[in-house]
Amino acid sequence: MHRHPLDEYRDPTTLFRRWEQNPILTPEDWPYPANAVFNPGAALVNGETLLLVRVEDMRGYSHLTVARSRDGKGNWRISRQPALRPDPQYREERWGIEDPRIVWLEDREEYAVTYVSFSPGGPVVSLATTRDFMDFKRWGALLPPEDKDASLFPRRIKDRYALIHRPIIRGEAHIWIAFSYDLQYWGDHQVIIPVRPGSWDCRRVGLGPPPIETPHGWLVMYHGVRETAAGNLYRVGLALLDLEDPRKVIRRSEEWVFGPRAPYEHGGDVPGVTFPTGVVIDQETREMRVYYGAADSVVGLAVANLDEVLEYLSSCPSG
Ligand code: BMA
Repeated sequence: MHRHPLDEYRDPTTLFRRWEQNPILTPEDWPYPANAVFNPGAALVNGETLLLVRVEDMRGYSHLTVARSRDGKGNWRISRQPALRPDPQYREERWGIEDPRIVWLEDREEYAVTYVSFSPGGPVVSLATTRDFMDFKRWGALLPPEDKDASLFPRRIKDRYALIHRPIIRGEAHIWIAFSYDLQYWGDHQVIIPVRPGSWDCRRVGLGPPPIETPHGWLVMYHGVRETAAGNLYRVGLALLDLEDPRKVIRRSEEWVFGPRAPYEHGGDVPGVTFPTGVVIDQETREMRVYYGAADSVVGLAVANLDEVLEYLSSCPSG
């Protein structure tokens, strides 16, 4: 097993620092009644940070609402109306839409939002594209249920779009990848990040925010789940995928780098959950801002330095 020499050991849970004013968004901030606001997608739009926040109403159904901030940390302006809500035309959305991930698709010059549609048929990965987060084109369900935690890569890789997703098959929940020429039809499926028996990520794994392109590879954050006597614990790990063949895992952290500690991560509808879904990188300062759902109730922000994260990952074992 890979071991760090003790004198070089860096506690990986110091890489991501909780923002002092966490939680940054709560149901009390909302301009209309909401039970929970969590698991937001994130994007830079006109120089501002835009969060597409999952809002759960008092029926237990979710929709997506925009919140904007100049610095991505404070002074959030929350829209009075949802941006994307379940559409009766799309039967797979009957019980709501959840957990968006956003990428700017370079070649199409628009944002792609992958989200979970929920209905009696089970959760499915759906796609919508938009330029302004007001008008959306829906592409419908991309893959059959049960499937969640999906994001596109921001660019084609060797002519094909690539999608990371997390189907549940025979009760097993591993991270998969698929490829497509047109965003609609997907193939070449395979597992890239499996659960690790015995480890903190033994029960389920799922993609966090969209993959981040770096010179060393695609940086991927993922959540890992372990069942405990007190319920599930959702923590966060890192992996690095090959730039031109993201089926290849170059590095994977043995340890988690972030997990429930703060009171708002342990007290809420689902205690013990840190669930990152959005990331924004400031290329100048190398600041990496990660937006996460805490206890399925509020939104938290964790800040890291991208180069430190990559340096840590380079010391991790190969996939
Ligand atoms: C997952 C999803 C997320 C949720 C998480 C923790 O399966 O349903 O929406 O945040 O569980 O409860």
